[in-house]
Amino acid sequence: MNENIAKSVSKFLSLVLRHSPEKIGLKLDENGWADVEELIIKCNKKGQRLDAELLDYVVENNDKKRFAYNEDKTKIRASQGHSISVELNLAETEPLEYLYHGTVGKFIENIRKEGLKKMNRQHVHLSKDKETATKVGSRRGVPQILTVRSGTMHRDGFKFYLSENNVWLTDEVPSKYIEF
Ligand code: HQG
Repeated sequence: MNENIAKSVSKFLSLVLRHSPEKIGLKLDENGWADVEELIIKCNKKGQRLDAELLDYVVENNDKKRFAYNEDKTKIRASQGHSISVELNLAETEPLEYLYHGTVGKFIENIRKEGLKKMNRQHVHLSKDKETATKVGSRRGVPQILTVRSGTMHRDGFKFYLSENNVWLTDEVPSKYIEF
């Protein structure tokens, strides 16, 4: 499989399954699922070549396992990262004592003031280790890694969720729980 093709499919799927399904006339259900056959037909109509084999390859081999099928493989959804409102029905999970967030310098002052916010997404995304957080921060420039006292937050009543692809999600992180 050509990795460049797989990557461009992953980007296209992120766009339609997390942010803008209407761009290809697709409807997601309230839990974020798209019908696989409909997705394939509508991607091709919009010039994104896709068939069942290529979709299988992307779901299986995607570096972050961004997409998942339902049990009978008739539906597919993004496991996290949505900007549109979807109910993923993730189970609340006790977090590790510390989680990490990769960001960049220009946001730090604001994060000090108001904590980590969801911004355009449905959750604040946190990583289990500094290495992963460094990759996340590097998307925007020189990464700055923040340490989140997630264990303390949890004991204080904040809820945490673990996405199917192992990204930690929460609604907000007030500044007092962040080590800068
Ligand atoms: C920042 C990727 C100012 C935050 C990644 C981040 C992740 C604030 C940006 C997933 C702020 C939002 C999510 C505040 C947060 N003031 N800036 N109060 N609170 N920010 O993309 O965590 O490859 O929505 O630090 O790997 O960067 O797409 O969040 O820089 O898992 O699968 O506002 O997206 O996954 O950016 O990334 P994002 P993120 P994929």
